[in-house]
Amino acid sequence: MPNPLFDALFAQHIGANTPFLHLPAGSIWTHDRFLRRAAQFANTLTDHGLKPGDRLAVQISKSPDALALYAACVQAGVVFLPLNPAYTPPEVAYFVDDSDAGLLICADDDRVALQGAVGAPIETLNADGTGTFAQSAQDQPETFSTATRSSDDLAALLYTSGTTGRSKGAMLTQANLLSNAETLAELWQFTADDCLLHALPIFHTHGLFVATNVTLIAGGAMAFLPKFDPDAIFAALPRATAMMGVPTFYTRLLDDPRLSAKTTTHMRLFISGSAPLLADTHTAFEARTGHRILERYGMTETNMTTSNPYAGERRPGTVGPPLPGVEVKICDDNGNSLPSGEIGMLEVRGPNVFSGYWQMPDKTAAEIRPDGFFITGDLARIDPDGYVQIVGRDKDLIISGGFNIYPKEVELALDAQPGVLESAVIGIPHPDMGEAVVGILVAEPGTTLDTAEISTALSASLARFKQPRRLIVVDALPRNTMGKVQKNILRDAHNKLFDTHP
Ligand code: MCA
Ligand code: AMP
Repeated sequence: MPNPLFDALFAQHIGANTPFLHLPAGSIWTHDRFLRRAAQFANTLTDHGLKPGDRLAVQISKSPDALALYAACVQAGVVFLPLNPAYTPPEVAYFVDDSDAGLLICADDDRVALQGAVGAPIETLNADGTGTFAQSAQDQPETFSTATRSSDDLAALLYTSGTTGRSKGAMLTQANLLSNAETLAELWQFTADDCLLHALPIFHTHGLFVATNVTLIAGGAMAFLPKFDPDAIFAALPRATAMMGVPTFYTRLLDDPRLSAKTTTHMRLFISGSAPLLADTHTAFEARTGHRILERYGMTETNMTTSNPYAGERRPGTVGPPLPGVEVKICDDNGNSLPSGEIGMLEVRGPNVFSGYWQMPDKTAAEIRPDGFFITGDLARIDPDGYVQIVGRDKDLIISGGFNIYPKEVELALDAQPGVLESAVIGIPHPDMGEAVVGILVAEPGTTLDTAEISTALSASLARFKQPRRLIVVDALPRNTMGKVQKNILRDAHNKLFDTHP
């Protein structure tokens, strides 16, 4: 029975004793071991009553088991909904409730806090392979009768924040993920001989789909690290042939004296994405190592859309031409194409583009045009030879270390604090994270704000990476004649905040 995504990524490796995951402690998971574990998980999900199309929410740290849950979902036809372990219980409750997930899998340490917040049943799976879900799985058969799925069926639901402060679930079909995996593996020339240095989280498109699916479809292996840590990176580097990372990975590697042409001599490819890679970083990396970083561009909603070429010119400051089979155009507000070279809204159409926002038909209609073009919210221009340059964002979005933060969500949390009249949240250039979150506050008349107290209060509701690194109290927010807060004035005023202080 067909299941296009499982057939392409996983079925070919059943029974294969080839290395799949090289772990830092030296152990190896073969493809076969990984798929036997995945089959046990698929049987356990079925025992829990999850049927094809049901959602499984997962908030656990990165481990081979965490990845096996993804494979299990694909095999059982269950929609995979991975969540950042940094999310607080109220944040997790929103995702689980909104998606009507049939089960939440978390770590034992988080169970009590989540039980109080979430309606769905909870099982646990810890990074060391223990937990109630693991216990149920251990006696399950190591084979599973793969669920029949079609290309249009959902494979994953990934939440992305929105300008209103309310997160939206991007519905990704089997075809979305498969088309991207096939295209990227071919474009970047991945083969069974590759070993990808994998230090990204696996709850976002970059680490989960781009890195993992490309490796799987090519039959390669991964040096699978729990997180980005320079010592672990340099320990794993000798066996690697390729690496994918956010720009912060590259600036941190450049800060490390071990980075050299010699330590990277066996590498064939370094790829960057999720946030703009400064041309300076590209140039400095090439000067130190001889490698030209390949920058590509995508979104949760579109998977990957453009990529610099493998063999041709990798042009710093650009994200390359559209992928084969993907159309891009630069438009005015009404979706009319602008003349070549002009800056406007980047719109995308192709098999990579998601099918809509979970239970938000109005949002979907507002962002996907009737002819199928998705309005990205990114401002771009296209060079005459087809290279796309992302020049800015027409959405109020901050990208910090590759994580997205929508200011509205943080502003709502700040405004709810006692004594705060209003707030504005902005992104300020940051040497390590690219951008850092800064909150500008106005106190209610006659009130003095204690910013340390406000920071502590925020940690109950907002994940750490969304919390402002700095809170600044001002008398009033600058507004234009329409009454709209002029964030550009605030950004200009505080532009150098992190030049000298991290
Ligand atoms: C950790 N912290 C952060 C971030 N990460 N704060 C802001 N932004 C972040 N990205 C917090 C920690 O909780 C800690 O707080 C403090 O900042 C410093 O932590 P540090 O140890 O320096 O951070 P780290 O653990 O080394 O993590 C930094 C990181 C990581 C390696 C850049 O954030 C990361 O792996 N980012 C990758 C994100 C990613 O995969 N994005 C892809 C999205 P405290 O000190 O108070 O405890 S997919 C996507 O965007 C699209 C589809 C695409 O094109 O790929
Ligand atoms: P996400 O919502 O996590 O999928 O983030 C997608 C956003 O990240 C895009 O809309 C862009 O604004 C940004 N992005 C991803 N890759 C790049 C890149 N190579 N250059 C500039 N921005 C990027």
